[in-house]
Amino acid sequence: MSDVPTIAALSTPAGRGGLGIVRLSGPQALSIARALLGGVELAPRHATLAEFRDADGALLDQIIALFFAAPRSATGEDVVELTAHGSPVLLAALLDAALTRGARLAEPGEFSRRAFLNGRLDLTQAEAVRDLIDSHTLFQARTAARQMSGSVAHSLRSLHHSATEVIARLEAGIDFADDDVTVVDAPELLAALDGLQVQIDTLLASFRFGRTVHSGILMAIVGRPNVGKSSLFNRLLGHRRAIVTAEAGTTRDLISESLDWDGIPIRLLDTAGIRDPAGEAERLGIEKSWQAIADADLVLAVFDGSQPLQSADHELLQHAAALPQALCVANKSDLATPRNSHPGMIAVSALTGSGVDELRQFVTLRLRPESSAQSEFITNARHAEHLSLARAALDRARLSVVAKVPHEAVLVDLYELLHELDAITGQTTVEDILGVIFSTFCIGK
Ligand SMILES: Nc1nc2c(ncn2[C@@H]2O[C@H](COP(=O)(O)OP(=O)(O)OP(=O)(O)O)[C@@H](O)[C@H]2O)c(=O)[nH]1
Ligand SMILES: [Mg+2]
Repeated sequence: MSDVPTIAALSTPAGRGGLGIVRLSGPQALSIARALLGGVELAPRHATLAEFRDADGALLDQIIALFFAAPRSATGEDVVELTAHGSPVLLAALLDAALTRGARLAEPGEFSRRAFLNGRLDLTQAEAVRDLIDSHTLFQARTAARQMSGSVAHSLRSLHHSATEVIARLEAGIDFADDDVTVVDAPELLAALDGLQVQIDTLLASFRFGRTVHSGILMAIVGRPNVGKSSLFNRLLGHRRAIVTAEAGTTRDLISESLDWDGIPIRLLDTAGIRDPAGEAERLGIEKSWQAIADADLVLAVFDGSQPLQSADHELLQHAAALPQALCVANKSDLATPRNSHPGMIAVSALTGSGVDELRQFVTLRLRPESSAQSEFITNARHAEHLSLARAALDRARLSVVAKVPHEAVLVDLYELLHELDAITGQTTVEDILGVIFSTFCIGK
């Protein structure tokens, strides 16, 4: 008998629904499931309608059981999925019955962990399962689905191959130094390292966009009172969420809403107009406006395009000029005349909607580099961290070559580089990093 415990969990969200699924994985999955269902036969990959009864033999539900025999299952072990009707008490009874018959409750991410340990998924694929479940936009889902099918490992492959090649040549040079084999000379070696650097840097640079896709961005609308921040906020949102009045100082607190622009999740913030505050509430609101400017990934600095700039505008403009993440917007273009045009600003009218599509395009273009359309990008901070460490190892290797240190020392750094690449997919990974990754999963995954 195997000593691997059989695990069980509710794989659908807690709460009431049409259906709910209890999943079992492990050597006893089949026998436990059959015992739960009055001994019914379960053929692999066949849906079997079965009765689930309580301890007294009273019928509780008719459920569908699906058996996947090892190793052709999600976890690589025997897996049974029991689909019942989605009543929380019923599903709790079903799970409880599985536990009573010898299963143990799965820890968060334990199904995926077993899939990884049994070679069904590499680490990046397992992480992509979590990202797919967590996705808020279809673009995020598509990105995760691509990674789930192994795209990260695929984009690392050529880098891994090049690094292995350099290592092999250095090893050969050392092993056969006494023979006639030509040792790799420094210029050739440096050129090979340059090639590795370009590949690592391209992947690392892709994380800028990848992070945006993965985590979304915070975009704050700021400016002095009455320039039309709340009107623009409502216009971008598509409904009247924030109060708009002709009075200056209408918005006092931060207002936040979620948007999906071309698949990028955006948290949009409306803020209090910045000026000398008239009272305590306004002062606190303006403090939050400044904090929003500091926190935001993108700042829309709004000005009244129908008027000459005022001193408060100039202050904000100066501040915005120092922020790479600021975009200047001249609102009320419907009232603007050539005389008070604001060069370098994106002209919009929150009132009529003119220029707003252009503003949206401008923002998405800024968030999404053109190169992202074709190439794979890194979305996971853990992967980016390992790539940075690989890059650091490469830098050390280069310094050693330049300093004419023996190739053995260069090799140490190159192996380190390879080790970092392997850690991304989990090829040579250690228990503790597994713990970190899988503990962020939900139970039943
Ligand atoms: N003509 C015109 N009026 C606008 C436009 N945008 C806003 N307004 C008007 O400007 C006034 C102020 O608009 P708000 O959106 O409340 O301005 P705000 O920047 O949020 O103001 P505070 O919350 O006080 O900081 C209102 O009377 C709006 O109707 C625009 O594009 N064109
Ligand atoms: Mg406002």
